[in-house]
Amino acid sequence: MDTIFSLVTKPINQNVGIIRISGPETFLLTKKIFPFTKLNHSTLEVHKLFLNDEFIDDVILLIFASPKSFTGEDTIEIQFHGSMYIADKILSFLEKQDVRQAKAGEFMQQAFFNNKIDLIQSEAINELITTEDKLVAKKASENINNKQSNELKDILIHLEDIIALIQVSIDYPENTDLPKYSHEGIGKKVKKLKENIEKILTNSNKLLNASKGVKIAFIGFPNVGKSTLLNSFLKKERAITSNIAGTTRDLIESIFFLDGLKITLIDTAGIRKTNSILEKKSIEKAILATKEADLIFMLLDSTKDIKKQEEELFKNIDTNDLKIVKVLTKIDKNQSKRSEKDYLKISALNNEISEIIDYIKLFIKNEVINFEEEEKAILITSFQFANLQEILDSLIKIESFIFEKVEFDLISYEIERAMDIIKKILGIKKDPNYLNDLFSRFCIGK
Ligand SMILES: Nc1nc2c(ncn2[C@@H]2O[C@H](COP(=O)(O)OP(=O)(O)OP(=O)(O)O)[C@@H](O)[C@H]2O)c(=O)[nH]1
Ligand SMILES: [Mg+2]
Repeated sequence: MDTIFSLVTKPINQNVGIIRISGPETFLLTKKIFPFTKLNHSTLEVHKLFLNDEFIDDVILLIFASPKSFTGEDTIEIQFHGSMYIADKILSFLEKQDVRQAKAGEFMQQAFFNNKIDLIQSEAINELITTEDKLVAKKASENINNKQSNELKDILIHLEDIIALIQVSIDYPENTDLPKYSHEGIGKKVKKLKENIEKILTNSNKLLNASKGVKIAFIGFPNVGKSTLLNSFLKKERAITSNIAGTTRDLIESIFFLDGLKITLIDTAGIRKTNSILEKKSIEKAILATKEADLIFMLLDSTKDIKKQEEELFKNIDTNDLKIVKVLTKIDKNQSKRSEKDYLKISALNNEISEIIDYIKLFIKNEVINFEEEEKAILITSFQFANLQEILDSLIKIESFIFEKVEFDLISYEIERAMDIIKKILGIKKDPNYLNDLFSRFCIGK
């Protein structure tokens, strides 16, 4: 294995910068850079770093002796004051030594080949550090803790179990009279496994959908309180509000998290007949926003003619009615409307918006993902998804073989094919193409 180095923190000025060197030649090189190092295995030392007799920085040297390092190789990390000036000095020194710059994902590749992590964990680490999404991050960290690996290993055990049953049936044909070893008996096991994989795929799809978040637009006549509602959600003055109709012109998008799920709120310009070209443009944008939204709150001023507002708005927007929820605003000014049935009621000025929040929570639970599904869901990358789909196809084929009472040999062959795919995902079977593809998607320095 080559000895490789890289800046592992971002190539920008920051509080601390870290450069890692990993591989068999690491300690030889360390002695050269830090002549006073005791090179006590797995420890840290504080040094004054000189390169070519020039003082560079006060640094911390972390030493990890193989196999007790992230990569499994002899590894050091140099922590310096996070200036790119210092980073470049150290990196250009290293470039002249007998080591080379690490390629994308190469530290992780070392860790994988030294059996420090499996392939799924390495994918999970990559996902965790690249995602901006809280839900994906949470599920990625579960995979670092083997959630997906355990699930796949479980499938593998079941497939091995089926192969064992088949083997007995082949070796002792008289056994096929016993239910366990018959085509039906084996068929039942395959069916259960198939359902299990289907559930994994469905839940993970829901998870990925949920991670995109929910887009919610507020629409209504001018002055009904759309911007006030936005501010109440965000608990700050994000949008200007006033009693002048037509205050909001451009779309105002804001993000907040509800139970860990990303919600994008879109405040729009009030919809009304107008001769102003500018306002017409704003209204066009508002109408466009309704098309993108997953959910639309149609805000109706409870102090004005409600039916008239509704009719006018429905004339303007052309969208799936199912997405529209009608809301009476300024309910504090019209208490008599509190008992209206077909509407949610709010008073955004007084931060009374619980009916809307409860509605969104229910929408998420019914239409996006519920807690139970989220708990069970495993994060899988599109790469893993495609491979699991292939296993599913294979199981469907096996089911039909069993139904047609095809010879056990053929069934056995197909099951082994499915097992190979799982082994490939887990990295038990090292498929060079799969590995190259996978590690090249990782970042430099990881
Ligand atoms: N009493 C009362 N007044 C409210 C409430 N919500 C909004 N208002 C007032 O209604 C006026 C209009 O509010 P905005 O939030 O600017 O209305 P908008 O729908 O964004 O209006 P445009 O941007 O013009 O389309 C402001 O003076 C708010 O203070 C409420 O719940 N109760
Ligand atoms: Mg507004």
